[in-house]
Amino acid sequence: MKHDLNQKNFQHIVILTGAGISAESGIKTFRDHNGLWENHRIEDVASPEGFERDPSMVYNFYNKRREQLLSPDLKPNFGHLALAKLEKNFHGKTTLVTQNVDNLHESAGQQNIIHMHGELLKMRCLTTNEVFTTEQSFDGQTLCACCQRPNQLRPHIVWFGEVPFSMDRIQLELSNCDLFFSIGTSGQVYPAAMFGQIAKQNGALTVEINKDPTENSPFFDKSIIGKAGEILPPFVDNFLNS
Ligand code: BV8
Repeated sequence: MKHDLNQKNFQHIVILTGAGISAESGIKTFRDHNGLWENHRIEDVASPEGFERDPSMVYNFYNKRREQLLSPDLKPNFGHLALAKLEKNFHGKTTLVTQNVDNLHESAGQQNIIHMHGELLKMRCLTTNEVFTTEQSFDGQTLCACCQRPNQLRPHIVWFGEVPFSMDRIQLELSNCDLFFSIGTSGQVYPAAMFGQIAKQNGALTVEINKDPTENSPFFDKSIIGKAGEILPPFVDNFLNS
């Protein structure tokens, strides 16, 4: 029965994660901020217009989040570790698409990751589009390694109004997968919010795992309510050992 969640029934899994998978590691979700950051709407801070209007506020927004990400006590949680175990032991292909800009999936050992909204530990030159990794804070005074000029660097992050990365590859994965998980995302940010329906239209079984029901819950074949760090370890073990 296709709806039996055991690995024998599936060849290609796509997993979409959102801020909820990192919540138990101590990183606030988008909704925890009620969409606000220091009294600014996040869509305003995380946008090209916001960067144009007040670059130092945007540099500060990301420098603070990068600092938090790099603090020694910030670690992947049992949810991240369970997904890495799934990828390692599943007999078929696993692709993880994350809306998150943290590196906790990598730290947990996940290999095949698409960061559709970019990465906090990367910056990009506005002139050459060259991407550099960084663990330091940076701002308009920081010279980029390619042009050696100020006011050239921006966070390598997809802002509201910008096109997410790797959309062609994601579309291909969604059309080829037979099992789709949406984990820790409110489904309020597009186009990620459409991925579950696209996978379903292409014949995949779709499963949502989230602390709270979402507007998209009725569209999933299964919706499991609970914290990712608690649900995923037994779920993955049952799936792999079935
Ligand atoms: C684009 C980087 C065109 C920044 C981010 C319709 C169609 C297309 C576009 C739009 C559309 N309507 C509106 C738009 C525009 C816009 C959009 O979606 N706006 C929203 C506000 C309505 N979208 C865009 O601009 C996107 N670009 O559309 O280009 C296009 C379209 C298609 C194809 C080509 C081109 C670009 C959006 C990217 C914005 N950048 N991130 C940064 O992080 O600083 S999005 C940002 O929001 C983060 O990535 C974050 O992940 C995301 C918020 O979503 P969630 O991850 O879901 O987080 P949230 O807090 O909302 O929810 C957390 C959930 O976890 C909750 O449900 C909670 O219950 C649950 N949870 C909490 N704890 C746990 C848990 N679950 C399990 N366990 C727990 N412990």
